[in-house]
This record gives sequence, structure tokens and C-alpha cells, in this order.
Amino acid sequence: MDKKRISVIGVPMDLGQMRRGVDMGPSAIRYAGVIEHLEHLGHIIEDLGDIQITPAERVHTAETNLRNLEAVADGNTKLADIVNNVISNGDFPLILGGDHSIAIGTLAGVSQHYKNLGVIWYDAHGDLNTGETSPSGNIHGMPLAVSLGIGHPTLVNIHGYAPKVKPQNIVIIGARSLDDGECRLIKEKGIRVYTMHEIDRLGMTKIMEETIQYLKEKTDGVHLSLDLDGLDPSDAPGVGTPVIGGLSYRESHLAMEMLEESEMITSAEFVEVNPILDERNKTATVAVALMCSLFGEKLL
Ligand code: 4U7
Ligand code: MN
Ligand code: MN
Ligand code: MN
Repeated sequence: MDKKRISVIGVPMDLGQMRRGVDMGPSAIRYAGVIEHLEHLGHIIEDLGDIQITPAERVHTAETNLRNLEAVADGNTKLADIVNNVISNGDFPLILGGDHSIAIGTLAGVSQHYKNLGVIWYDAHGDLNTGETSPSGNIHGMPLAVSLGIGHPTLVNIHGYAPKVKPQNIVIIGARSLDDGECRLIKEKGIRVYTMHEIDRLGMTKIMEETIQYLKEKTDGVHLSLDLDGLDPSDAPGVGTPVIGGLSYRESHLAMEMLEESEMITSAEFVEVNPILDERNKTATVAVALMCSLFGEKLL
């Protein structure tokens, strides 16, 4: 396994949804030993600390149905700058969330470095809503749509270009809660989605083989966006929007191990860890264990 120079960026963002505590995700993941574990694997880790998320009054504008739009856009613009710098330095960006709205900034910073960026979206949800289709107005349910260039211009145009990803370069894994507007978008854009049904039928090995094959042919970099609620709530209880019937701890490790073998992942984020909703930091600990598999931990 090759040794990487990994830059760790914490993003204590909780304005993309309504539950308190997900802003403490980066602390919980650090407490679970992310830096020590990755160093132990032989990588060179630079901990860039946490981005400053400016405290903002929570607002909901009826016309847009986008909660805390300006504050979310501001945090994501900062994140995009930092991620961009990390990649320009030749380092691997590892982002710790924070709610999933931060994928907007991550992808804005990553995508300009690739002609054909691939994205693996490991999640119970599609995160393909817009203000028009969202049942909640929560921006953490919108980042994949925004990255496709669909949604409010303030979000879509972060870093001055859109779209950040092409629909044919996306693979969603673990979906089991999709809103009507998201289903429409998936069909219209031809986005590849492995729902729990396909994963149950084919098994994670086949799903990952297909995913790797599908993306390897046409991408020059692949970002992994892993929402801990992709896992079953029994394995990852500390998330704001748990959905029963999810991916197991072992299936998730297998997925990470196969991605590591593929050597295709060029950036990654682990999001939606909420220590207030967790059981003795279990979810952050699972997140770190999955990162270890992604970065080459082997039993023998
Ligand atoms: B997460 C939801 F309606 N789709 O838009 C929405 F079910 O980043 C949930 O995947 C979004 O955790 C979940 O509010 C966003 C809802
Ligand atoms: Mn989710
Ligand atoms: Mn998500
Ligand atoms: Mn969630």
C-alpha cells in the first residue's frame, strides 16, 4: 500500500439540518483517534483543524425553502478554498463533518482538479432535493443536486463554476429513502443507484465490483462521500436522520477495502456524525474504523 499525505479538515457545520449536535462530529471523530490511527498505518497526516463556521441565527425563507442559505453557503465557500489548496499541494483531503451540506464545498474544491470526477455517495438518502422538491428545507438533503448544478444559484455557483459533477459519473450506494422529486431526477439524469434491494440481491462484493468498473472507465479521480446513515442505525446510531434496514458494519468495511484495493479514491468525507444522538461515541468510532479500511489497514 502506498503512503499518503492526508490533510484532515473538520467542518463543524450543523446549519444544513435542524438537530443540534452534528457540529460536534469532528470532535467526536478526533476523540475516536482518527489522527493516531491513520498515522499508525504509516500515512503522513496534517491536521488542519476545524473550519470556523460563523454562528448564525437560524432562518427559513418561505420563497426559497432553503434554511440558513447564506450561512451554509459561507461555510462551504471556506471549505472549498481549503480543499482546493490541499489538492494543489498534492495532498489527499479527508473531510470530517458536520452535516452533509458540506459536500457542496468539498466538491467545489475538488472538482476543478479533474476533467471527469467520479462520486460515490454512500447514504440512505439521495440528497438530490432542491428548494422546490424538499419536504424539509434542509440543505443537507440537497448537496448532490447542487453539485449537478441543480438548485439555488448561491449554492450551485460556489467557486464560480457549475456543474461540479456529471450525472453519469455518480454512484449512489445504500439508498432506502428517496423523495418523489429525487426519484424523478434519478430517472431523468440516469444516475446509477444501488438501493438496498440490489445490495440484498447481489451482495456488496458484486455492487462494489460493478461500481469500480463503472467509474474506472470514465473518471480521472473519485470522491467518496460517506454519510454514516448509510449504515444501519444499529451500527451507527449517532445520526440525525436514521433509516432502518441499512448497510451493515461488515458490508461497509468490505466496501472500503475494495475501494482501497482499487486505488481510485482521491478524496473522501465522513459526515453526519452526531455525538449527542450517539451511544458512547460508537458512530464516530465506526467512522474511524471505516477510514482505516479505506486507507489500507489489514489484519494480516
Ligand atoms: B442526509 C430528506 F425528506 N430527504 O430532504 C430531506 F427525508 O444528508 C432527508 O442524507 C435528507 O442525511 C437527509 O429532508 C439528508 C427527508
Ligand atoms: Mn443520509
Ligand atoms: Mn446524506
Ligand atoms: Mn442524516
